Amino acid sequence: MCDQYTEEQLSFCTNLPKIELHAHLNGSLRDQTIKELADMRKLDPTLCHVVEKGERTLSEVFQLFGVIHQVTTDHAILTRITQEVIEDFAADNVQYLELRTTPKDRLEHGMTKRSYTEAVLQGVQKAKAGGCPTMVRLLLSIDRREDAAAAMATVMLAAELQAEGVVGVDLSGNPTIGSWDTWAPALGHARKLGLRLTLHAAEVYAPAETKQILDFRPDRLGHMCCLDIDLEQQFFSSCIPVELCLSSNIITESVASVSDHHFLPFFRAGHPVILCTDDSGVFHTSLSKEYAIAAHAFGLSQRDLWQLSEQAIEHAFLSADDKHELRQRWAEQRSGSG
Ligand code: 6MZ
Repeated sequence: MCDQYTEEQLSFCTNLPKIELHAHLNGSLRDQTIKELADMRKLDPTLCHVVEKGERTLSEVFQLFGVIHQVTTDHAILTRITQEVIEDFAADNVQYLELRTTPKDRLEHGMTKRSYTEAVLQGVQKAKAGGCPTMVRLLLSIDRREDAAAAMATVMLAAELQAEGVVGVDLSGNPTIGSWDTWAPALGHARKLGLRLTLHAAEVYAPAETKQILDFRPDRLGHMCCLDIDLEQQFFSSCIPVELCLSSNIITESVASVSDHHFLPFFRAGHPVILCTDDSGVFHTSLSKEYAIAAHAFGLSQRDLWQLSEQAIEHAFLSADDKHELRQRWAEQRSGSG
């Protein structure tokens, strides 16, 4: 639907080193893996139609997550999918990946939020041990369906696992569910514990909540599709970097078409923007494709694309030393690219 770009644009964007800051683990699975796991688990075939479907509305996307979550309940499977997802991003020349996932308590499967997260961290280690060059850090997500206690448990877990590569906390999930007051105390506590925060906001029109989120001043925002004039003004003056996911917003109909996407007004206003995939598996995309779609739709030059990918380093939840290393990688690759 929005795969409009030339082969030359895609090839340039594939060769470009990139930073991915908004990728949900269970949304980034290969179709083939979902099908294989669904077969293995003998998933009700009537649920499989959601997996087969190409274009999906926002509510169908959340149905699909329900199906995916039914097949990723095992620790070994979580380790496997994490490794696969990292390898897929590496193959797309993503050099830094900030992967996010929602720790889940599933006592019937012998799984706690901690054991879930440890299985994911093991996948990160396995990818590294297998020679994968992508630098990876983890964000733990709070699902909007969760209550205040579950949100706080995720924050405490994230704080305990900082030395293992957890750098922050995300708020995500079905944007039509839940209320800000439920998660605000946990998110405030996360900040006090030194965790970085990125929050989904305005994926649907919810002006009161969007204002609460902007007033909270997270380190980064995700989406920001549906803003009125006052919110847009507050957002621009906040200078909070925003993760933008073109295919996701268009497929889920948060935005009508690429040409209507808010990337362009944000970019023109000089607001810090980061192109991301959201759910590369669910939306059948890659970060290179997202860059190519932007190049084509908004007339971005190769210089703009280099700048976009390099500036994303500044917004990563990384130490000054790690950012320095990435900047050096970019400088070497840019000089090598002629
Ligand atoms: C909001 C989203 C999302 O955490 O199980 N998620 N939340 N908006 C979106 N836009 C399409 N895409 C994914 O990955 C899947 C979970 O990520 C969140 C949802 O909570 C979904 O259940 P994990 O790895």
